[in-house]
Amino acid sequence: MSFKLPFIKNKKEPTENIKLNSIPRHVAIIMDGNGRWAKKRGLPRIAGHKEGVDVVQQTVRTASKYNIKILTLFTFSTENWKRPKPEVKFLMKLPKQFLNTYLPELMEKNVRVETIGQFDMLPAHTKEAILEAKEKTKNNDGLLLNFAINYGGRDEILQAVKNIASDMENNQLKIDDLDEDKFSNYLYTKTLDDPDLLIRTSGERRLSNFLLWQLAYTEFWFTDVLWPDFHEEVFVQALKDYENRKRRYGGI
Ligand code: V07
Repeated sequence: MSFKLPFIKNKKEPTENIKLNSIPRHVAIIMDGNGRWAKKRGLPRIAGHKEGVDVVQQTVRTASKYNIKILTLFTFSTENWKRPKPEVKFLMKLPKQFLNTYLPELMEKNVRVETIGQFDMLPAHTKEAILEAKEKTKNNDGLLLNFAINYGGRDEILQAVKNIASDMENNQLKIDDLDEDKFSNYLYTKTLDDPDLLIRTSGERRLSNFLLWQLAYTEFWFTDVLWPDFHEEVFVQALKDYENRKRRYGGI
């Protein structure tokens, strides 16, 4: 016999802040497991994505609360276009849906919205909603909420190489002047510090083409928790674990 799990809405009362000695400045998250979450409940995959949107906002609240400066969320990869058409169509509606619901709260929390990835290829309605949010939030100086959308790490590096080659051809850049720092300026993340902590939910332990250059010295934290179940407690667990790690950046 099977029974239905009681429907628990994600909204929870904010919990007391845990004292942490070192907070990562920049947290990046691969939000995996929406499809599996839905399947477990006999729901279509898109129901998992829908639930995942609310968890994005819960995560933003926690990140703001703990004074994290940058939150980079992997929402759609350059490979995700290969998914079934109806699913892609649904996913492309989520940015607008998220922003319609939460933009007032983002403003109130002083959050700035940005994106990384190939923006031009997105559907017009998606671009319009995101551009409006970027414009409205551009002067906010609290949390930077950075959505990776139509993002691929190799694609990003390839674009960088092409732009560098073009700048060299036009004598804007000399071969000997190119170093890691200059190279970084050709990436989508040029103005951002590298992530301190990468979280991936849902038990997979792969990078899946996310931030290949930027994650060189990042601490990784994996959990079996599926993205729709990634509540504040789980995020805080990751932050506590980060606090106990000694970072060496390749030194000793
Ligand atoms: C998407 C919900 C979260 C789980 C992972 C996949 C599904 C928020 C956005 C979004 C993107 C840009 C923006 C504002 C919101 C989003 C997609 C998928 C494509 F400016 N969640 N979410 N975009 N999911």
